[in-house]
Amino acid sequence: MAKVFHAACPLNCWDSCGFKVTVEDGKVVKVEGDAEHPITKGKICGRGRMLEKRVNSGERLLYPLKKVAGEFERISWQQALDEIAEKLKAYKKKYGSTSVLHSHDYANGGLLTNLDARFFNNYGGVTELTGSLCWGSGIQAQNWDFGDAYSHAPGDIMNSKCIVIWGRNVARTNMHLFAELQKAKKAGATLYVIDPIFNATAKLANQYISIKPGFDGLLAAGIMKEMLRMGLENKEFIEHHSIGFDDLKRLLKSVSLEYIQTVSEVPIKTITMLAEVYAKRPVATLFGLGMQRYANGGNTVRLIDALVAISGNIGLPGGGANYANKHVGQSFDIEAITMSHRKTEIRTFSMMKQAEGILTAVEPEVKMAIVTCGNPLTQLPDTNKAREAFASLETLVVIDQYMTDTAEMADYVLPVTAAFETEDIYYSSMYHHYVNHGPKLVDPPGEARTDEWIWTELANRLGFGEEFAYTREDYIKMGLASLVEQGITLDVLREKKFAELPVNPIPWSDWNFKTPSGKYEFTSQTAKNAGFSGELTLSLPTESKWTNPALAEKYPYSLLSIHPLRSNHSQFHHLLGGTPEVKVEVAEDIVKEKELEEGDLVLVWNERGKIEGKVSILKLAHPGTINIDEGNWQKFGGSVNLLTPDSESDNRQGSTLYDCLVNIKKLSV
Ligand SMILES: Nc1nc2c(c(=O)[nH]1)N[C@H]1C(S)=C(S)[C@@H](COP(=O)(O)OP(=O)(O)OC[C@H]3O[C@@H](n4cnc5c(=O)[nH]c(N)nc54)[C@H](O)[C@@H]3O)O[C@H]1N2
Ligand SMILES: Nc1nc2c(c(=O)[nH]1)N[C@H]1C(S)=C(S)[C@@H](COP(=O)(O)OP(=O)(O)OC[C@H]3O[C@@H](n4cnc5c(=O)[nH]c(N)nc54)[C@H](O)[C@@H]3O)O[C@H]1N2
Ligand code: SF4
Ligand SMILES: [Mo]
Repeated sequence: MAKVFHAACPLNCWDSCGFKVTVEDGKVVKVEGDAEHPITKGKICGRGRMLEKRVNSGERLLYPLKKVAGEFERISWQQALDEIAEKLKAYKKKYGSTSVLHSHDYANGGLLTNLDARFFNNYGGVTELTGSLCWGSGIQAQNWDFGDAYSHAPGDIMNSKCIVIWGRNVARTNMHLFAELQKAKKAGATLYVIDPIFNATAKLANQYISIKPGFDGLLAAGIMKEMLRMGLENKEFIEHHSIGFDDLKRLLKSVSLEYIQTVSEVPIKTITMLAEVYAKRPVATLFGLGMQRYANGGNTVRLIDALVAISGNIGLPGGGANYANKHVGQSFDIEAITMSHRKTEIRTFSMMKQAEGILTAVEPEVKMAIVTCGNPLTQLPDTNKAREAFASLETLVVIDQYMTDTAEMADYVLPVTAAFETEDIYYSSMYHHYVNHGPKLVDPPGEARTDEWIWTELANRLGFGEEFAYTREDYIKMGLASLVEQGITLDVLREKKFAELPVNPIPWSDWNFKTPSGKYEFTSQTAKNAGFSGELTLSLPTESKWTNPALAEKYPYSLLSIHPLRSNHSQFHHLLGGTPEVKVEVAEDIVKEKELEEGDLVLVWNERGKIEGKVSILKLAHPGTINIDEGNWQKFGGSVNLLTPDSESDNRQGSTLYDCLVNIKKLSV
């Protein structure tokens, strides 16, 4: 008999949807939206619906595997755990615990995925990753400017006169915001989209502004320059609630609008028009993450923050510099789960530089890596370097649901539970402020186990089992401890399915900031304390004709690698059916220059690598732009990361995945 249960989407996504899941004969048969969820309102995307396939697929990993003479063999859990525990003991004894690297990303938004850190901290502390491929530059930028990264509540754009979607691919990546934008537009708001690609969100906009990838900071500087020229700035905010404005004024004086027009490829009249738009308060600015994945990414976000600040759009209903909402994650007692005070040793690599770190670390060398909730061989920049690095390890353990590109390289592969196979609570820290409950609805296939079970078994073997002598229920309660006062407990979540977290819907409305000065900081004291200049600059991407003409001569085109429509990163390519192939989206000017046609086989390359794929013509993309969606597997033609650089952004917390020049040529077939 089929029965319908509530559940939650575990995928790393802006939306964090509420689900209705139909279970029949112990199997998930359908995933739909929960109409009662206040934000996601019964609508979900294809990735969410496809979780049914993802949990039931015959390709799921069912047993622990060990590589012997280049081939995987099935082994028992007992053997796998004994051998891995022995290695962890031996490496710690011989080289210290930081000879082990914990490589991870955020593929599952469940609270209890944090138990991996509890394990590694009690083990003694390993080499950990800092920063983020995803949003690191922008988070640090807002830490410097405001003291933290907060967004307005989703419905607040109904208060906006104008909405600027600055580099967010809303229709594809954040579907519930798209519905809100449609509503706001109907109610009279004017919509602007600034993006090098004319995407589905641009179609909804009243005006689309095309820009050279990586030059948004310069555009923001131009808009500020025009606002000051026309006297449109909010003097009260600047005078009483900010510091460093004179530094910004000096910076803006040092540059001409003509230069900004030349490099950003946005006409001066559009810059002036945007200055007038920003004066029509309230203006909501909704940042995407794409434009901060450049060498100048932190500064880009800071210049746009500065524009939002001088135009008086901070702390105002309908306004805001809406990038992310760290307040959501901060509602939970993560430390109670991770026990970071337990580690006695620490070494860090940045997420971007983990391959480099593995290849160059001494005292101790990295001997072993354990990968959880991540697929670095497709998702890390510079795949060739990543391959060399992971291949150089003595022991690689990958905990996953599928035989990914990373799992293929492992010495041990451990099969883990997927969505609906274990209880957890899920929170999206990027868009809305609800936490959702996900019950256990079905048993996992084969011998797949939860990450938590694996950590517990290893902890028992390593002598700190007492820190894992808890149930999932206990851990969830630990994480919810400070929410109990607001009535948010596990029992309530089980019954009510979701809860609204106590997050300020209009952040910074009192203009008290979390910076050292308590004011908005155009020049950041936090940055200065960390050894940076702290001042805003007019920095450019690293791979551009202005910053590296010789490179641009050889590789004249900007390569973006945006998020795929039908997959969450690398999680669905093998389930899509058909013959997966690499789609190379090419702006019309390049198509003409290279005499390409739709469907032509092309080679895209630079000094880091090459990839083959089929041309798809991008109408109205910014001249000189190519895009290959990220997430594709090696066996389906390879990941675009074969081409991307592994540098750190200006504030060292983010990636430069889109700061990438390439060349392209037609291949004869
Ligand atoms: N379908 C789908 N949805 C997803 C995901 C997925 O894999 N698939 N992933 C989720 C995750 S983890 C994340 S981080 C979010 C990301 O959500 P988004 O930020 O919306 O998506 P990205 O693909 O990171 O960013 C791409 C957008 O930035 C634009 N862009 C790139 N460079 C620049 C630039 O220099 N200037 C400007 N103005 N725009 C630029 C691109 O053209 C594109 O429209 O999406 C989430 N949602
Ligand atoms: N070129 C390029 N590269 C990019 C990006 C880009 O825009 N362009 N975007 C970057 C961004 S924003 C992000 S967030 C990253 C995402 O990078 P990743 O998080 O590494 O990518 P995913 O494919 O989502 O997931 C990784 C793996 O986690 C596994 N997994 C899922 N749930 C669990 C679980 O509960 N336990 C365990 N142990 N494993 C689980 C999945 O099966 C999957 O194989 O990629 C980054 N890489
Ligand atoms: S992937 Fe995102 S939009 Fe799709 S169902 Fe999950 S949370 Fe919702
Ligand atoms: Mo991300």
